[in-house]
Amino acid sequence: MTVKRTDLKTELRKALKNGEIVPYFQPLVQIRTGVVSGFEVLARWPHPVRGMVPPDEFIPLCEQAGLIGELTETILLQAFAAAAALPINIKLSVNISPIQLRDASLPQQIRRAAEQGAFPLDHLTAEITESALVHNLEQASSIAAELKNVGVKLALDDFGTGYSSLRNLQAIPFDELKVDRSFVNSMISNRDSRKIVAAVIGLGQSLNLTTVGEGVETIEQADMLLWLGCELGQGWLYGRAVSAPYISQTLSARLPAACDSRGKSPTSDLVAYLEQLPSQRRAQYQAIYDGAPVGLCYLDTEFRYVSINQRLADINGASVAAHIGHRVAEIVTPDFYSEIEPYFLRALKGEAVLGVDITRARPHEAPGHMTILIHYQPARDEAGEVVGISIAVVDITKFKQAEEALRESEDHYRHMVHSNPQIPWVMDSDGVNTEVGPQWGQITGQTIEQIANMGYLEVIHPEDVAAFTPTVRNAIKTGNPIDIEYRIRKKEGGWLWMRSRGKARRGPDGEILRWYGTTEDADDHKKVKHALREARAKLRALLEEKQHLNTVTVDSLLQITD
Ligand code: G
Ligand code: G
Ligand code: MN
Repeated sequence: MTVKRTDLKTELRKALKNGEIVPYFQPLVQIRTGVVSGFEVLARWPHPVRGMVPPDEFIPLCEQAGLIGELTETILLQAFAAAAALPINIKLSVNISPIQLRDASLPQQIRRAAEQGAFPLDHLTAEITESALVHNLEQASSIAAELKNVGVKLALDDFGTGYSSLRNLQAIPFDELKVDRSFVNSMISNRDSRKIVAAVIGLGQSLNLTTVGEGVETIEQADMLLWLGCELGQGWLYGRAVSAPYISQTLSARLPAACDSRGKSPTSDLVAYLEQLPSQRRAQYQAIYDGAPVGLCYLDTEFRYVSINQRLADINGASVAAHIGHRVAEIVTPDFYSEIEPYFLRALKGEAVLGVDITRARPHEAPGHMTILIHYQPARDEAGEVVGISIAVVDITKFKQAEEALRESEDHYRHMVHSNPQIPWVMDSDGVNTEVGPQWGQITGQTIEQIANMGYLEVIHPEDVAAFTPTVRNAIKTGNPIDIEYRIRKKEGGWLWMRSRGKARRGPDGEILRWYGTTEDADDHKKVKHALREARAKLRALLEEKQHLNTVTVDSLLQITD
């Protein structure tokens, strides 16, 4: 084994000198669009006898033999030459071994190689693994700062494994954070991995770093990374590392874009919303949130305000800051809280409860009540688990008051009509009564159901029905006004003379829409008329009999007294 290693070391030295160790190129891709953003340069040793020697075998050997600087140099020079042969500028990332970060001449070496290969240093990223930073963070950070000075960007490689320390992120001005592939690999099936990836991406975003998901093998992983706000992906989904002649092929290939997977994977419907970078989206959402004429808030599963907009803070009568981190029960009155808590519980179980209207006292003993319309929606994480409640609140006090006023005015109108001795009625163009004032029922004892469908005919005097029906039918045909007198049976017995008058209401083309009219008690009038007629008949008889006047003379006399 030792002999073998020694042999290998000797061979390695030779191979390095002869340029047998070559760079391979694996694309880094914009997850959203599938556009290649650069390549990671990975050393490969195609051995004439042993076949392809993997880097985890020969890189430790290079480190032990003090050859790692040479390795980086030969890899970079070949990579720069490959880049120069392309028609477009590409970005390259190169791995730097931990021990190289103890070598103060590293920035100088890299600059020399770039000069020699005519490669712009601002297109180069140095990938540093965290273990490089453990032993001497101070020295590593000064070398890193120097690299940064010459324009090289810095990436923290394999983040989450090894000796992760947030201190590293603070000590070194990183531009990029690469989420280790072990998390990406298991994030679909493992909730903890998913949470770690989410947290790391969130961390990267808050530090303004570009986040890269490593080891992306499936479109589901790409979708989820995008949903979590990760910008770049690297892995077999997009392509394995290829040798220099194949770079242009990778560049012209159509790589998977998470947006194209819409409808094909479980999380893809979420991707429909992701047309912009997370930072842009956040700014837009914030503007909408603050400007909405609706109270909005987000509660965690303990019903604490995680976020609230100004409008809802106003409705609750406290500042935004006074809400954050506090439970709803601490902010609103106990009465109100007991009304809304059941909806929180339902939302936590995954139910969306929409359009609940609740009348509550105004905050701070302000006079009067307010009516609010509330929507409760469960908020879910990328795996569909309920992690909070989103609430929207609309103040509908004014609408409620308007509704109340309308009801009051309708009431007022109804009273006015119903206390009138005239009975209003409405009849459709076929002669069917659609509405009759309640006074009709009070007189006849008929219910509304009995009156409908011409049931009112039942209480009309049989002698009058004969005239009633044709009169109405004729009016419907001609549109002439209705004016008829008839008797109805009172509920306590006996007959009552009524008079009904009505007119047609016509549409724009002259067609009859409805009939509107009133019915009134005509009994006294009718009786007076009747008595008058009888009196007149008696007078006639007297005049003709006693005074021997002839009929013509009596007629003219009676007309004078009419
Ligand atoms: O390509 P995979 O290609 O199997 O790479 C294995 C490991 O070797 C990776 O962790 C990668 O960072 C490392 N590696 C690949 N090329 C280089 C290199 O040129 N220099 C250093 N220091 N590490 C490299
Ligand atoms: O420097 P770093 O450890 O990031 O090097 C990348 C390593 O990851 C290389 O060994 C490369 O071959 C490997 N790799 C790249 N893409 C994938 C992938 O999609 N799946 C797996 N399992 N390994 C990958
Ligand atoms: Mn790497």
